[in-house]
Amino acid sequence: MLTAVWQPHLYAKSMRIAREQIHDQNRRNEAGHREALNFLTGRLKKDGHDTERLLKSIADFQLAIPSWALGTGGTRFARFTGGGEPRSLEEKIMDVGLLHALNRSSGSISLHIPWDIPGNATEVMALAGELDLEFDAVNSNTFQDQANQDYSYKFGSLSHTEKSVRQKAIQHNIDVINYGKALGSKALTVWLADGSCFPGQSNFAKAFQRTLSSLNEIYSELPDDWKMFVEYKPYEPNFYSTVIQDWGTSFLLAGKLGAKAFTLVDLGHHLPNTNIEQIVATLMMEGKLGGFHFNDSKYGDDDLTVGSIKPYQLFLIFNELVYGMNNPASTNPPPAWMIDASHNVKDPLEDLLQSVEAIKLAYAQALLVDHEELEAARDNNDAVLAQEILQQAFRTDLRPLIAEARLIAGGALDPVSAFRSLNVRKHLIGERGFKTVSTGL
Ligand SMILES: [Mn+2]
Repeated sequence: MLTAVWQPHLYAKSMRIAREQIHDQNRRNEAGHREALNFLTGRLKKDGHDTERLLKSIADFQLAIPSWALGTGGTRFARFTGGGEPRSLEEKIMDVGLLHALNRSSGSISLHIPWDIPGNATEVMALAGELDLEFDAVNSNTFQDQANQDYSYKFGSLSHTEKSVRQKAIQHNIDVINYGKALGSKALTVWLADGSCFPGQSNFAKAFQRTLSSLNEIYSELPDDWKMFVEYKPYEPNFYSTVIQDWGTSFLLAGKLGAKAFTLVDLGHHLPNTNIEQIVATLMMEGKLGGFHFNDSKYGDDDLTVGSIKPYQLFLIFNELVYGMNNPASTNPPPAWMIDASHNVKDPLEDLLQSVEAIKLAYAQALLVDHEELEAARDNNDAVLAQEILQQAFRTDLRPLIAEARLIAGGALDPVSAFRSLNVRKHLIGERGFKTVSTGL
């Protein structure tokens, strides 16, 4: 595994997309876009929707891009490089800058420590600021050993049976908080690989208690305006048990830790057919939904492009999110929106453009749902009408509205086609070479 090396001014000549280039691209598609938009807005207005308000909500919705999704992901069998991958934290920031220039919705980056150690926080902040980017949650990593490590996480980290190993994992998380503080991050995401591969290997209750005690020590170092996100996952890399296996365990930990601790839902971290939208509703009811990792899956934690497999599920999740966010009785703070995907056949940047588009589409469709009408249908036990209301929203093609929000914000009408027409990947390969490996991958 490579770790990030500070390479000053490496990015000085790196590719950037100018607004004029995007305008040139947009001009080619503008007539067709106008036609589709006029048709859509006419219909929406007839149905009583405030299209200006919808456009504003869509434009305001920003997603954090994970630093680990900018290179080609591998599987446990192989990894095939796509070429021109970012070799340093600075190049990763440049890549997110390219995404944000195209879609104006990828305004932040979520770092993974120690894959992305900001050597010089001031310069890293300056580069991000130049590209209109902020730093979202920082992620700790106690699921693998580093090259110079004289202890091992083979049998766990925050839950390890040995206190000295737990202490190292605690200190790592505190170090991550400090890196995040220097960059203006406001949250720490903790995902643990801790668990067991065989029945009998671990004492469930003791492993839980050791984890809680370790998390408490990290929590006590959390600044007042920070949040801690506790991510859960039912299996992998441990295959018999994981210490934080489900939302209930995460919720239990977050409740015991305190007001700054929340559950993080990763869409891929559920057993098949789990009703994720119900989990979202319950967590929001309790004010404990802290953040979201978007991806899609067919079988397990496949980390596929958002919306590529189950777009209706994504819409139903957003329906609960929008209800939770707009419910005046809700005490849930606005959740942090992050993508957590990894892909081994697509261009990582094109894949992220597709993911952001799918998320915004599901969000916008959820905004169409009239919750008063839906509640009335529910109160009357009218399952048919409830389905009509939801599917009316889900089957409305809002793509022209998403494109219009992007256009107003200075982005591309069609980000993927602009990415291709501008030969972005070719430029990146020219700058960085073909056989590059993104740090951490
Ligand atoms: Mn995740």
